[in-house]
Amino acid sequence: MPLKIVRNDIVKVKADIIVNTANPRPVVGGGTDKAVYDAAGREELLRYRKEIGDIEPGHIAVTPALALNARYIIHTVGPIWEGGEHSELEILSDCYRNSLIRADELEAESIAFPLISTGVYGFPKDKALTTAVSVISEFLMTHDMEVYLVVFDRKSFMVSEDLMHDVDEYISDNYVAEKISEEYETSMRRPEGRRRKRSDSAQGLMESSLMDTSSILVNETITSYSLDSFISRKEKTFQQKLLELIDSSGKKDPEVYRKANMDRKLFSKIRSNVNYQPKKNTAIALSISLELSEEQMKDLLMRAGYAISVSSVSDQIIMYFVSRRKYNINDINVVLFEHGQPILGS
Ligand code: AR6
Repeated sequence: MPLKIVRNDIVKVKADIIVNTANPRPVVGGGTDKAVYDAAGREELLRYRKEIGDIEPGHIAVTPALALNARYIIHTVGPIWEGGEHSELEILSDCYRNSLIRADELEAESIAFPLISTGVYGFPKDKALTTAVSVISEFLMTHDMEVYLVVFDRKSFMVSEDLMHDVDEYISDNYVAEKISEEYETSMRRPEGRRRKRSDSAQGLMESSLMDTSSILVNETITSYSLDSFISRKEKTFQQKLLELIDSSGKKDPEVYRKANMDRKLFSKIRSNVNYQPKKNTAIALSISLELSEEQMKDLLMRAGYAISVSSVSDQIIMYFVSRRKYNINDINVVLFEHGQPILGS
């Protein structure tokens, strides 16, 4: 999965490069900075850091990782939050962008970032997160790299209050709808005599006549197809339908797998196996990438043996976005993560 949002201590993450929220002066500060120096070896790392000298906000410098489980440490200095009118967002974007560009030059396959500036430097966490995700996703549209966004405390992940409220409401509405249909299912199948009481409402009559019609249709379907012909009716597999959708979208493969937060290797496996059985998460990620409608998405999932569940929090978050035609997988992943759900991609 190219972008992984994980909750961990950054010094415990295994990546080629660990990014440190450095002090502009060659000294050891608090937070991530302290954790990184302690894990790498304080004295020796400080010697390298002193050779570099001061680092400007938005800029980066590289040192070896020493005892840290990585190849290099990229030290970057984030902006101090002063209300947002002092180029804070631009400087923060530079921290991420410059680190990613340097990581690419160093031929790193993976890099781990803390949420820069959201500790001592007081940057609002929702803004910092949105900025980080947007710069990282832009980079991943043209590069293959594993990027970990490491979140330490749960509070770091407060996305826009309005959006969260909206998503929560959406979940409960759908949940209620499902429960209602479950709870009234048996009473809708009352015997004929009891169903057609004089006091039945017009709605009740309409429902009963609809049920009669559908049972006729079901019987007709069963009698008009033999079992053999039914089985031999070939439906497209998940892979065939996916490739058809890709063709009709006009999108190139790299755009499809990158927008699905998926690595190239997995996509090649799917492409080369007509009977590929994806995980549900993968099938959904591809549906998002192809910007499928709700119906198209359900159809594609069905071909892999999956359905959208109205009582699954994660499915409802995803459908919230799809129903509003918001297809940025990283925005969806931020909300999934906030709700403790697995993120999309693979
Ligand atoms: N692993 C991952 N994230 C962490 C860890 C950890 N071990 N420890 C803290 N965080 P900060 P800044 C989170 O303060 O705001 C230093 O004194 C933390 O919860 O590390 O950019 C330097 O010397 C927060 O969400 O960095 C600088 O002077 C995020 O990492 C100054 O602080 C960033 O918090 C830099 O401040």
